[in-house]
Amino acid sequence: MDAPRTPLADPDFRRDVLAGLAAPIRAIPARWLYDRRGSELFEAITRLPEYYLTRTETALLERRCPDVARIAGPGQAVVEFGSGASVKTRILLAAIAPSAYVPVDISGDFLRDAAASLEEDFPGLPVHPIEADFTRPIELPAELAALPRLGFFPGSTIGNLIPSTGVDLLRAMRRTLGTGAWLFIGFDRVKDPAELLSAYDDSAGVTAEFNSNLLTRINRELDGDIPLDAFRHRAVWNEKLSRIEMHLEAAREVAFEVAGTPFAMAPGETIHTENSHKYGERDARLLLLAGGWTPVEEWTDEEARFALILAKSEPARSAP
Ligand code: AVJ
Repeated sequence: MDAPRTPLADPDFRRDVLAGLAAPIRAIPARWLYDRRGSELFEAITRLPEYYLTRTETALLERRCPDVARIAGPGQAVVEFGSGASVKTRILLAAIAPSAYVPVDISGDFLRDAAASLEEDFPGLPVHPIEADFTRPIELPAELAALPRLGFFPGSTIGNLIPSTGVDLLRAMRRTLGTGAWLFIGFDRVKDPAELLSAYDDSAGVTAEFNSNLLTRINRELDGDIPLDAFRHRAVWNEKLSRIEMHLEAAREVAFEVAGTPFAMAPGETIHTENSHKYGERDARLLLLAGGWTPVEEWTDEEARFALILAKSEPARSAP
């Protein structure tokens, strides 16, 4: 008799993996890289010498949050989109005298932990966690109705999205935060491809492990038998689309099953697992404008590796 098959597997994960492996260009959405182990590996990536992003952005925040405080003014309800309550959140909150903190995340467990640790560090600051998918407009709690709002979206997370989806997200954030709100957002800049490639293919092999962990997860949660040694981590700079792509490349002919479905790949074929878009100065501003946000101020490090932009949602108008 067959043993029961992974009854707890997430049906969305199953659907995305089966569809992604069967597609003519194989691709699995990047969000599935972040299981417990994947999140730990990403944390390790942020400390790698080659991965300049986190270090650069954190230093920029330390230096520039006082400017944000001066421009936006005190008493903002800070709405953070995605895994919040990080070191970066604390830098912002410590600098701007906020009236409330609203972390929004799809994972309720994560949110509750994050909210609790933040309340300890900022006694007296009202914290209103919201468990929701922030790619859609969200109704904010009534207590926040009268407060000015500042959205926070650091980490170059916007870079995970293709530009059209990124614009949809910016528009959803505008709906959530309303006219007159601020958005403080981080963009990774276009730079020498060699520097980008080493950030996504580090010498210690941590990014390779982060990428391959997706196969381990598929094998565990979706009853797969993918031989890990048949795949190599590949980071590619796509000049036309201005992005780093992560792929898992078949090193030889390989056949495997996932959830009872057979797949075969030829040597050199890949599974596309993540995009990380890089934006020039004007590119980032144009993306924000397309999403309904007017850039007001921006800051970058000495080498212009990373940019923080403070933008405002102004009343819609089509006339000049
Ligand atoms: C979390 C999406 C910002 O694109 O740099 C790092 C993820 N992937 N190394 C990025 C990532 C491989 C990261 N983001």
